[in-house]
Amino acid sequence: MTEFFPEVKKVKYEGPKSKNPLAFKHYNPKEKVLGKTMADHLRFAVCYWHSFKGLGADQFGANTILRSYNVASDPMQKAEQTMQAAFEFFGKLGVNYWCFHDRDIAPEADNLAETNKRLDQIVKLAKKLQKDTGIKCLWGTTNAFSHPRFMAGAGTNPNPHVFAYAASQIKKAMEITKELGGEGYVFWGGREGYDTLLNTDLGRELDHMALLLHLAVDHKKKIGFKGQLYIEPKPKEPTKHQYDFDAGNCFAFLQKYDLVPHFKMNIEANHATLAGHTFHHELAFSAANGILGSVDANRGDLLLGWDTDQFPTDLYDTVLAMYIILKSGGFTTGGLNFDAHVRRQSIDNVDLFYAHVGAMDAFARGLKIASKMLKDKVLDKVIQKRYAGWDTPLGKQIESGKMDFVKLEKYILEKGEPKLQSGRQELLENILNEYI
Ligand code: XLS
Ligand code: CA
Ligand code: CA
Repeated sequence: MTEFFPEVKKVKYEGPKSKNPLAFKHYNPKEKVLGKTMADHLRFAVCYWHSFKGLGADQFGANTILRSYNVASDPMQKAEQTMQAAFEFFGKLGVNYWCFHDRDIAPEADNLAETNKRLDQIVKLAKKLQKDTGIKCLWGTTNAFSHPRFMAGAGTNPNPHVFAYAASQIKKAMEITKELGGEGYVFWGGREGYDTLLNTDLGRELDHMALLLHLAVDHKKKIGFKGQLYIEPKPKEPTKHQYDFDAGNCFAFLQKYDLVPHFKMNIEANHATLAGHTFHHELAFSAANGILGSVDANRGDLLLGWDTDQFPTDLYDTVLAMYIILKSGGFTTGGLNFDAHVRRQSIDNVDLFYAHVGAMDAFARGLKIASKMLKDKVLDKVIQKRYAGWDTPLGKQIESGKMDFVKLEKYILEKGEPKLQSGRQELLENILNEYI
């Protein structure tokens, strides 16, 4: 069989002393942390779109990256070679999962029926490769944002004909995700948002978006797809205002439209920072509300205002992310999907490996450090002390709803000023540094 990434053999764990840039220094898949293997904690996935379809193009210039799987003139031959290359890459890297959009794996044909036939052809190959390698599908999704028909949105399009197209596409994408044994299905709101309110019926569009999600839930039941549904928040880009702004906004939307039982969040680090939050915040908010599902592991650049989708290398980010994930019980259906692409100048095959190896090691370190912090209960102890007042009679009475404004006022008139306590932020930051 053709080898598409001949310069790299299997990436192995060699330990922290290794100087081999193509070896893991920290990610040792079988090593146990808190009773579970690192592979089972981290559930790494490679994304198909950036890793195999993104070839360095940006708004200012064409592709810079040449890949040997991308040369055939026949579009389906190219699609099949790309799929083969992808599985070679997953295997050499040693990840257990992959994620895809329908349109990543097979290009659109002239009509939906032909497009779906192409999908069936490629899914057959993907299924065989999954079987041969044991690599699984973490989640599938629909690209209902690239084609011009979706320029004004998919589910929120002013034209119901486009809504119908989006629904048909989601139907098929869910079916093939099920066929591939996908453990989840993501809704990222592509162009579900607006560029100007002057031409937009915001309330009606939100109703339509909810309707589309309800239809997806119904179809999921109908076909017996057991995967978890996720919404992936993002505040802007491509539209000026995306409806799924952040986890808080999505949670309110899910509650209003009775969708909470069916959806969890797929939190992307770069989208969190675009929304003016930290990655840590979006994870913590989701965990606190029982909707933390999966993660798109990448990073942005705080000096740039857009979705740079860089590989995650910041240990503060990975430690704090893993801290929240572990504390919330760890991934079940979700995982860490590298929704990231190499920079335009990183044109060699080996750069794609360096990027993933570094990111996996960064999360492996995050996992190990976070597990130590959890074992030592460093933050737990401080937080418990900080909230200890809530375990006193006053706190308990308020929490159990036994107090009203009159009683609370009486308490203050009797007891006077509360005693102030330090938040200890600097100390905690120093402690975090010690762990890192
Ligand atoms: C785009 C999103 C997208 C989703 C899947 O910004 O990150 O890639 O993850 O459609
Ligand atoms: Ca993403
Ligand atoms: Ca992104």
